[in-house]
Amino acid sequence: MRWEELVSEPEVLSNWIGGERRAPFGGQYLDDFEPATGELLARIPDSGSEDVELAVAAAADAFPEWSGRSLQERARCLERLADLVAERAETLAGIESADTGKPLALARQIDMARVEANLRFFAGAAQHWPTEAHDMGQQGLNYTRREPLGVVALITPWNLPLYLLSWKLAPALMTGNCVVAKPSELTPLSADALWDLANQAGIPPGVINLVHGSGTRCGQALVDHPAIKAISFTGGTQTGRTIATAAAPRLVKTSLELGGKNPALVFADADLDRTVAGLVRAGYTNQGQVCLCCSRILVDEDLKDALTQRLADAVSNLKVGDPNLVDTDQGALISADHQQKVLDYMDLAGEEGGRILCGGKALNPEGRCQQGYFVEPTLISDLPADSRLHFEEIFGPVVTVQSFASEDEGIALANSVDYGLAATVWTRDLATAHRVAGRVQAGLVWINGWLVRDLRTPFGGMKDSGLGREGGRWSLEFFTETKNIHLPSGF
Ligand code: TXE
Repeated sequence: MRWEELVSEPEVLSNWIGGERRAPFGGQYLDDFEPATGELLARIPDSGSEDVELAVAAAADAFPEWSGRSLQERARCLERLADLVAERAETLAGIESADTGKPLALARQIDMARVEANLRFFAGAAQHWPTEAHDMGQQGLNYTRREPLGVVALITPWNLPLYLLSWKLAPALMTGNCVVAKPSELTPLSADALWDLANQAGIPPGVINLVHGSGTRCGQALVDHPAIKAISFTGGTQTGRTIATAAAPRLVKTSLELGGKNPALVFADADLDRTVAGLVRAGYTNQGQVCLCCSRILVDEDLKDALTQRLADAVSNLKVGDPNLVDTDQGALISADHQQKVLDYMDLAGEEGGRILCGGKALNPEGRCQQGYFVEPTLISDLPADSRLHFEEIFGPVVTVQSFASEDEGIALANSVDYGLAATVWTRDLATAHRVAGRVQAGLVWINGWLVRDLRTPFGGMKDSGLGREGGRWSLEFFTETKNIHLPSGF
């Protein structure tokens, strides 16, 4: 089945407000392009404050009934939605691949598998989340309740559209909140499809609302709305700052999952086969457009030549092209603007005397994808120490290599950037692994691996990579207000 069968009017999307499709008040629309072909895929509402107002009001109306339901009733809704996602996984993967440019196989194996897992995980996790009690003996007992916040805003990016939206949606709903979501204007389609399925799953009208539009107009109106009690945001660091600034005067809770410039620290005793395979995944998955991607390889100087040679060979073998082909490893970047941004960094590397070990150019595959936004997977070494490529988030298939003479120097390089999201450590020595993992400034560290995810664990970054953590009880805590109640030992 093609994705057009899932949405009634694929060319012109609507908002979803109060369980119904609603055209935007202003009647204005934005274009949504298919990155692999450069062709127009859909038109989406250019929503403004009136649309946001309606969506927030619908969510507020639905809140008393939804928050009054039992955990089991809410979980049943999420499980039904997960079943529908599983049934329609192929259609949803097709939508996501077309809208993002990522390989269809990746959308299937990573994105849609995770959407289903997110829904089922939080349906269960919230039911297994214990409440606390503190016994004061003669002075009585304290017990702690977790209460829903009310109407919350979910603002998500384009790199993992439904994966990240469902990661926020599921805990927000399980804790009894009602939602207004704004997906990226670059990748609106899968959210529209999910809302259709949510209706079929019996999530009551108004519990989840979807507004499409630009960040500066629609996103900002949502962030500024006085009835919004929390904002869960994943996106760029600069946008995170803007949102935090808007939320601060009203003391609105924010969870900010922002960018990264993640190091891979490779020591001389690393298992080379395992490391090369891991670095290819960590550097280039989803065309390098994952906040966790390790775009800086920091390698012991004794291993540098052997590693870079092997890595350049492996990266050159990645197949770039039509996302629909089964053997495609790398699809298109998200937009023409983003492609240009990545190419500008490559030009800068050339001007600075960097050695391009492989890649370095745009690419125009034969056939239907000739006008798509493709870039060759690129590996660069020998850049000056202060090159911007070592410090700025490129968010594309571009990885740099630097060497270190000692563990201290490696750690200093790893910690020299403003970001602190993730790091990987490659060594056969357990003591080195623990020591380095403890010293590196990152919210997540993988040893001899990358992106091994357990949904119960805390996810998030330090420094410019964000504020707060998501996952397991961290998500459930974010979407709730804590209330302590004291009971005396006798009345
Ligand atoms: O993200 P934005 P962009 C990084 C990456 C990328 C850069 C910019 O480096 O090149 O950010 O990407 C909404 N009020 N990441 O510009 O703008 C916007 O509509 C409220 C890392 O695409 O941050 C979208 O829904 N909302 C990241 C969402 O914010 C606003 C993934 C994210 O868009 C808004 C993506 C505003 N004022 C990019 N302005 C990661 N952490 O994985 C924008 N938005």
